[in-house]
Amino acid sequence: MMTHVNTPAEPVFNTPAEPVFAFDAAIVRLPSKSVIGGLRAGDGGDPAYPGVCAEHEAYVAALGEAGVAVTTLGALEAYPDAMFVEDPALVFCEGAILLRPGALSRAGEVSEIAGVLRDQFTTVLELPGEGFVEGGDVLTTPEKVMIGLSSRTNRAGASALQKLLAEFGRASDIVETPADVLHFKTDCSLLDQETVLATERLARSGVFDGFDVVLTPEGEEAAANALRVHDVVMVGADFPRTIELLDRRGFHVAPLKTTEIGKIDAGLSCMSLRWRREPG
Ligand code: CIR
Repeated sequence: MMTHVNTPAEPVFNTPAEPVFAFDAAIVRLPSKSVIGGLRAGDGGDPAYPGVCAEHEAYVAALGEAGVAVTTLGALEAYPDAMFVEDPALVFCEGAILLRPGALSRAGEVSEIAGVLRDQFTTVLELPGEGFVEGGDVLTTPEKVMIGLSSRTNRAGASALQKLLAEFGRASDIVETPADVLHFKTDCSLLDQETVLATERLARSGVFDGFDVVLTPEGEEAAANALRVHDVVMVGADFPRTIELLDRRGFHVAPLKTTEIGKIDAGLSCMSLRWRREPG
Protein backbone atom coordinates (compact mmCIF):
# COMPACT_ATOMS: atom_id res chain seq x y z
CA MET A 1 0.00 0.00 0.00
CA MET A 2 1.29 3.44 -0.87
CA THR A 3 1.40 6.05 1.84
CA HIS A 4 1.01 9.66 0.82
CA VAL A 5 3.12 11.94 2.96
CA ASN A 6 2.26 15.63 3.05
CA THR A 7 5.44 17.64 3.28
CA PRO A 8 5.10 21.24 4.50
CA ALA A 9 5.02 23.65 1.58
CA GLU A 10 8.24 25.57 1.02
CA PRO A 11 7.64 29.30 0.58
CA VAL A 12 7.78 30.27 -3.09
CA PHE A 13 9.99 33.31 -3.50
CA ASN A 14 9.36 36.02 -6.07
CA THR A 15 11.88 37.10 -8.62
CA PRO A 16 10.83 40.70 -9.21
CA ALA A 17 10.19 41.41 -12.88
CA GLU A 18 11.18 45.07 -12.41
CA PRO A 19 14.57 46.32 -11.23
CA VAL A 20 14.29 46.99 -7.50
CA PHE A 21 15.03 50.68 -8.10
CA ALA A 22 12.21 51.24 -10.64
CA PHE A 23 10.12 53.15 -8.10
CA ASP A 24 7.03 55.07 -9.17
CA ALA A 25 5.73 56.12 -5.73
CA ALA A 26 7.26 57.54 -2.57
CA ILE A 27 6.26 59.00 0.79
CA VAL A 28 8.25 61.80 2.43
CA ARG A 29 7.64 63.92 5.52
CA LEU A 30 8.49 67.62 5.90
CA PRO A 31 11.19 68.41 8.47
CA SER A 32 9.98 69.74 11.83
CA LYS A 33 11.73 72.63 13.60
CA SER A 34 12.58 70.09 16.31
CA VAL A 35 14.87 68.32 13.79
CA ILE A 36 17.76 70.37 15.18
CA GLY A 37 17.52 68.10 18.25
CA GLY A 38 17.58 64.90 16.16
CA LEU A 39 19.48 61.85 17.40
CA ARG A 40 23.15 61.70 16.54
CA ALA A 41 26.20 59.73 17.65
CA GLY A 42 28.79 62.42 17.00
CA ASP A 43 29.24 66.01 18.05
CA GLY A 44 29.26 67.92 14.79
CA GLY A 45 26.84 70.56 16.05
CA ASP A 46 23.12 70.96 15.46
CA PRO A 47 21.84 71.07 11.88
CA ALA A 48 20.39 74.41 10.76
CA TYR A 49 16.62 74.12 10.19
CA PRO A 50 16.56 76.21 6.96
CA GLY A 51 19.41 74.11 5.58
CA VAL A 52 17.58 70.87 6.40
CA CYS A 53 14.49 72.22 4.63
CA ALA A 54 16.53 73.17 1.55
CA GLU A 55 18.14 69.73 1.41
CA HIS A 56 14.75 68.05 1.79
CA GLU A 57 13.15 70.23 -0.88
CA ALA A 58 15.92 69.45 -3.41
CA TYR A 59 15.57 65.74 -2.61
CA VAL A 60 11.82 65.74 -3.20
CA ALA A 61 12.35 67.61 -6.47
CA ALA A 62 14.95 65.04 -7.55
CA LEU A 63 12.52 62.18 -6.84
CA GLY A 64 9.89 63.94 -8.93
CA GLU A 65 12.35 64.52 -11.79
CA ALA A 66 13.22 60.81 -11.68
CA GLY A 67 9.57 59.98 -12.34
CA VAL A 68 8.32 59.23 -8.83
CA ALA A 69 4.89 60.39 -7.57
CA VAL A 70 5.63 61.79 -4.11
CA THR A 71 3.15 61.98 -1.22
CA THR A 72 4.32 64.61 1.29
CA LEU A 73 3.26 64.28 4.94
CA GLY A 74 3.19 67.14 7.42
CA ALA A 75 5.99 67.85 9.91
CA LEU A 76 5.75 66.26 13.37
CA GLU A 77 7.21 68.53 16.05
CA ALA A 78 6.92 65.79 18.71
CA TYR A 79 9.31 63.57 16.77
CA PRO A 80 12.59 65.29 15.81
CA ASP A 81 13.66 62.43 13.51
CA ALA A 82 10.28 61.83 11.85
CA MET A 83 11.39 63.25 8.49
CA PHE A 84 13.45 60.04 8.14
CA VAL A 85 10.39 58.03 7.11
CA GLU A 86 12.48 55.09 5.96
CA ASP A 87 12.89 53.87 9.54
CA PRO A 88 9.39 53.18 10.97
CA ALA A 89 8.10 51.09 8.03
CA LEU A 90 9.00 49.07 4.94
CA VAL A 91 7.20 49.18 1.61
CA PHE A 92 7.15 46.67 -1.27
CA CYS A 93 4.88 46.23 -4.26
CA GLU A 94 3.19 43.43 -2.24
CA GLY A 95 2.37 45.66 0.74
CA ALA A 96 3.77 47.60 3.69
CA ILE A 97 5.21 46.49 7.04
CA LEU A 98 4.99 48.59 10.19
CA LEU A 99 8.20 48.21 12.18
CA ARG A 100 9.28 48.89 15.76
CA PRO A 101 12.22 51.36 15.94
CA GLY A 102 15.03 50.52 18.34
CA ALA A 103 15.32 54.21 19.24
CA LEU A 104 12.70 54.85 21.95
CA SER A 105 12.25 58.47 20.92
CA ARG A 106 11.15 57.23 17.48
CA ALA A 107 8.60 54.61 18.61
CA GLY A 108 5.62 56.94 18.10
CA GLU A 109 6.50 57.52 14.45
CA VAL A 110 5.01 54.14 13.56
CA SER A 111 1.40 55.03 14.39
CA GLU A 112 1.95 58.43 12.74
CA ILE A 113 2.77 56.79 9.39
CA ALA A 114 0.32 53.86 9.66
CA GLY A 115 -2.66 55.83 8.30
CA VAL A 116 -1.10 56.85 4.99
CA LEU A 117 0.21 53.32 4.48
CA ARG A 118 -3.26 51.87 5.09
CA ASP A 119 -4.60 54.36 2.52
CA GLN A 120 -2.01 53.44 -0.07
CA PHE A 121 -1.60 49.67 0.44
CA THR A 122 -4.16 46.85 0.52
CA THR A 123 -1.91 44.82 2.80
CA VAL A 124 -0.24 46.37 5.85
CA LEU A 125 1.49 43.91 8.20
CA GLU A 126 2.77 44.69 11.70
CA LEU A 127 5.99 43.38 13.19
CA PRO A 128 4.88 40.86 15.83
CA GLY A 129 6.60 40.23 19.16
CA GLU A 130 8.83 42.65 20.99
CA GLY A 131 11.88 42.84 18.78
CA PHE A 132 13.12 45.97 17.05
CA VAL A 133 13.77 46.77 13.40
CA GLU A 134 14.42 50.12 11.70
CA GLY A 135 14.07 50.41 7.93
CA GLY A 136 17.57 51.86 7.62
CA ASP A 137 18.82 48.36 8.39
CA VAL A 138 16.94 46.76 5.50
CA LEU A 139 18.43 46.58 1.99
CA THR A 140 16.28 45.13 -0.79
CA THR A 141 18.29 43.47 -3.54
CA PRO A 142 16.92 41.62 -6.59
CA GLU A 143 17.45 38.20 -4.99
CA LYS A 144 16.66 38.84 -1.34
CA VAL A 145 16.19 41.31 1.47
CA MET A 146 19.19 41.86 3.76
CA ILE A 147 18.42 42.72 7.40
CA GLY A 148 21.38 44.18 9.28
CA LEU A 149 21.68 43.74 13.02
CA SER A 150 22.58 47.04 14.68
CA SER A 151 21.90 49.02 17.83
CA ARG A 152 18.43 49.72 16.30
CA THR A 153 17.61 46.24 14.94
CA ASN A 154 17.93 43.16 17.13
CA ARG A 155 17.78 39.47 16.28
CA ALA A 156 14.24 39.01 17.63
CA GLY A 157 12.99 41.80 15.39
CA ALA A 158 14.97 40.59 12.39
CA SER A 159 13.62 37.01 12.78
CA ALA A 160 10.05 38.28 13.10
CA LEU A 161 10.59 40.39 9.98
CA GLN A 162 11.86 37.39 8.01
CA LYS A 163 8.52 35.63 8.57
CA LEU A 164 6.57 38.65 7.31
CA LEU A 165 8.84 38.95 4.27
CA ALA A 166 8.19 35.27 3.48
CA GLU A 167 4.44 36.12 3.40
CA PHE A 168 5.33 38.56 0.62
CA GLY A 169 7.32 35.80 -1.12
CA ARG A 170 10.61 37.51 -0.33
CA ALA A 171 13.71 35.61 0.77
CA SER A 172 15.86 37.32 3.39
CA ASP A 173 19.15 37.03 5.25
CA ILE A 174 20.13 38.41 8.63
CA VAL A 175 23.56 40.03 8.42
CA GLU A 176 25.85 42.12 10.63
CA THR A 177 26.31 45.89 10.54
CA PRO A 178 29.86 47.08 11.38
CA ALA A 179 30.33 48.21 15.00
CA ASP A 180 29.47 51.85 15.68
CA VAL A 181 27.64 52.26 12.37
CA LEU A 182 24.06 53.48 12.83
CA HIS A 183 22.27 51.39 10.22
CA PHE A 184 23.23 48.70 7.71
CA LYS A 185 22.37 51.09 4.87
CA THR A 186 24.49 53.85 6.41
CA ASP A 187 27.30 51.86 4.80
CA CYS A 188 25.81 50.59 1.53
CA SER A 189 23.35 51.08 -1.29
CA LEU A 190 22.34 49.29 -4.46
CA LEU A 191 23.78 50.83 -7.65
CA ASP A 192 22.22 48.39 -10.13
CA GLN A 193 20.93 44.82 -10.19
CA GLU A 194 24.32 43.35 -9.34
CA THR A 195 26.39 46.26 -8.02
CA VAL A 196 26.53 47.80 -4.55
CA LEU A 197 28.30 50.87 -3.24
CA ALA A 198 29.75 49.99 0.17
CA THR A 199 32.31 51.05 2.71
CA GLU A 200 35.42 48.93 2.99
CA ARG A 201 34.57 48.09 6.62
CA LEU A 202 31.22 46.58 5.57
CA ALA A 203 32.42 44.94 2.34
CA ARG A 204 35.27 43.10 4.07
CA SER A 205 32.71 41.11 6.09
CA GLY A 206 31.94 39.27 2.83
CA VAL A 207 28.28 40.18 3.02
CA PHE A 208 28.31 41.27 -0.62
CA ASP A 209 30.14 38.26 -2.06
CA GLY A 210 28.53 37.61 -5.43
CA PHE A 211 27.93 41.33 -6.02
CA ASP A 212 30.17 43.72 -7.88
CA VAL A 213 31.26 46.04 -5.06
CA VAL A 214 32.28 49.68 -5.56
CA LEU A 215 34.12 50.85 -2.44
CA THR A 216 33.69 54.37 -1.12
CA PRO A 217 37.01 56.25 -1.14
CA GLU A 218 38.71 56.59 2.25
CA GLY A 219 37.25 59.54 4.14
CA GLU A 220 34.02 59.43 2.10
CA GLU A 221 32.36 56.53 3.95
CA ALA A 222 29.21 58.62 4.45
CA ALA A 223 28.72 58.61 0.65
CA ALA A 224 27.74 54.92 0.85
CA ASN A 225 24.14 55.89 1.62
CA ALA A 226 23.34 56.78 -1.99
CA LEU A 227 20.00 56.23 -3.69
CA ARG A 228 19.34 54.70 -7.12
CA VAL A 229 15.98 55.69 -8.65
CA HIS A 230 15.45 54.56 -12.26
CA ASP A 231 18.61 55.62 -14.12
CA VAL A 232 19.73 58.23 -11.56
CA VAL A 233 22.07 57.65 -8.62
CA MET A 234 21.63 60.38 -6.00
CA VAL A 235 24.87 60.91 -4.08
CA GLY A 236 25.80 63.38 -1.33
CA ALA A 237 27.32 66.48 -2.95
CA ASP A 238 30.02 66.63 -0.27
CA PHE A 239 31.68 63.50 -1.67
CA PRO A 240 33.50 64.54 -4.88
CA ARG A 241 35.69 61.45 -5.14
CA THR A 242 32.69 59.12 -4.93
CA ILE A 243 30.84 61.19 -7.51
CA GLU A 244 33.83 61.01 -9.86
CA LEU A 245 34.21 57.27 -9.29
CA LEU A 246 30.56 56.56 -10.12
CA ASP A 247 30.63 58.95 -13.05
CA ARG A 248 33.65 57.12 -14.50
CA ARG A 249 31.79 53.81 -14.13
CA GLY A 250 29.01 55.23 -16.30
CA PHE A 251 26.36 55.97 -13.68
CA HIS A 252 24.15 59.01 -14.11
CA VAL A 253 24.97 60.81 -10.85
CA ALA A 254 22.80 63.50 -9.28
CA PRO A 255 24.71 65.20 -6.44
CA LEU A 256 22.43 66.38 -3.61
CA LYS A 257 23.43 68.34 -0.53
CA THR A 258 23.29 66.34 2.71
CA THR A 259 25.55 68.51 4.90
CA GLU A 260 22.87 69.44 7.45
CA ILE A 261 21.08 66.09 7.69
CA GLY A 262 24.51 64.45 7.86
CA LYS A 263 25.01 66.16 11.24
CA ILE A 264 22.27 63.90 12.59
CA ASP A 265 23.59 60.77 10.90
CA ALA A 266 21.16 60.79 7.98
CA GLY A 267 21.70 60.30 4.25
CA LEU A 268 19.69 60.03 1.07
CA SER A 269 17.76 56.80 1.53
CA CYS A 270 16.39 57.82 4.95
CA MET A 271 14.15 60.61 3.66
CA SER A 272 11.68 58.47 1.72
CA LEU A 273 9.75 55.24 1.54
CA ARG A 274 9.82 54.12 -2.09
CA TRP A 275 8.05 51.39 -4.01
CA ARG A 276 6.66 50.37 -7.39
CA ARG A 277 2.90 50.72 -7.44
CA GLU A 278 2.16 49.95 -11.10
CA PRO A 279 3.43 46.79 -12.78
CA GLY A 280 5.96 47.80 -15.46
C1 CIR B 1 18.42 58.69 13.87
O1 CIR B 1 19.47 58.58 14.54
O2 CIR B 1 17.50 57.90 13.98
C2 CIR B 1 18.32 59.85 12.89
N1 CIR B 1 18.98 60.97 13.44
C3 CIR B 1 18.91 59.48 11.55
C4 CIR B 1 18.13 58.41 10.86
C5 CIR B 1 18.74 57.99 9.59
N2 CIR B 1 17.93 56.99 8.97
C6 CIR B 1 18.36 56.15 8.05
O3 CIR B 1 19.54 56.10 7.76
N3 CIR B 1 17.50 55.29 7.53
